[in-house]
Amino acid sequence: MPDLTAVKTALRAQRIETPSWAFGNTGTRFKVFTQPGVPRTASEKIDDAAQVHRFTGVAPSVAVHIPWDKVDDYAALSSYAKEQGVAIGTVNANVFQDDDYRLGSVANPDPAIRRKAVAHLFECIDIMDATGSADLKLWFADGTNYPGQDSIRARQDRLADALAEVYARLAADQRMLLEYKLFEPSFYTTDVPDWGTSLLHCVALGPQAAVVVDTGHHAPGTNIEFIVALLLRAGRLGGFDFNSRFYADDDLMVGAADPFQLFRILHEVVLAGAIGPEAGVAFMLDQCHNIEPKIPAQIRSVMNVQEATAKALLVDQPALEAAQRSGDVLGANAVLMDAYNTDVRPLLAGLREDMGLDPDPVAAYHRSGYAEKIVADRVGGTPASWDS
Ligand code: RM4
Ligand code: MN
Repeated sequence: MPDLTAVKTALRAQRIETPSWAFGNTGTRFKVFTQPGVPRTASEKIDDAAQVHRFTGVAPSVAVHIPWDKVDDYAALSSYAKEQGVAIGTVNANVFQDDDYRLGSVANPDPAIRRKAVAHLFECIDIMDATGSADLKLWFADGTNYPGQDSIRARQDRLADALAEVYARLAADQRMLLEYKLFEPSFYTTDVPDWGTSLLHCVALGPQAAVVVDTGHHAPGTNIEFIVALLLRAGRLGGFDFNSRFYADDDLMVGAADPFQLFRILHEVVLAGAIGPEAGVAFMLDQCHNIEPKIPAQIRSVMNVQEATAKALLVDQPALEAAQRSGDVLGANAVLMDAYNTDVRPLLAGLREDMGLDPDPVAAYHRSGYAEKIVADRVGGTPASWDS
């Protein structure tokens, strides 16, 4: 059995980043449902993110998405966040919501549109300079819908050129995280559809580029932990966008659809010694809470990541290795399943008490009155949403 004190120390050091867009209104292409009390500004999203950290103690940063979180003064936004007890984390670029991007952004056949997209990515680096954010996260909707629509190879060349320009603008302590997604909104080709494409670009760029694994961005049945193991081995796992999916890019709460998969992924991270922040693997949530209340959903998501991490840390590694060495197929599997089947909730409740937190973060949030307060206070204005 692993040493419980060491397990608790690792859990206490883990950092999980919340996404600002999870606090705004979101929906599907059919309907965006509005909820009362939703933030109207970037600062109000930060207020909500601060609640997630207040009750979990392990979510001290919030990712921003530009232009959804556009403000006049990013240094002031960063100071405001610090006053609320959180920091501004990853800066997410958005080159997918402008009419100009109908045929793509950085891989668009029109050089003027490519320049516009690159200018936005530079703007994101300027924001990082102002906020002190370390990571620029890039996800491109670029691709084609019909065979013959554009040259697959030419699009890769344009993408590579744009990435190189942006990479050259990074400071020594900044990283570029390149996310991939199988399909949607493009339905025939996507320019960064998979981890192999992302990794090839990152390797060509240099050591400050790394791959982001969004757990919702694969074909059904993909063995994500295998991808994670390979990227860790190559030193190119920049981080995760955690969420769950039943069908496509569903953006549901992490650990809701397949907690066993989440455990298997985190087991690979534990084996690589990469749970702690110093390892450079960013644990980010990328979720939308279309119908459920958003702040408790984020709290629950953080707890789900913690539970899967705790189970992964509980794997008896010497016993696992011994079983593997001796070819004990069932024994090795049993070691893993024993850890997975452990109820880690008491361990985490105890950890929270050690940290001076309520052992039940969701109940504590409900008792706090914050949900009622934002409904009463946030009257008027335009609720934040992913389409505004
Ligand atoms: C994309 C991708 C990005 C996220 C946007 C909102 O599908 O997952 O990470 O920023 O959605
Ligand atoms: Mn994502």
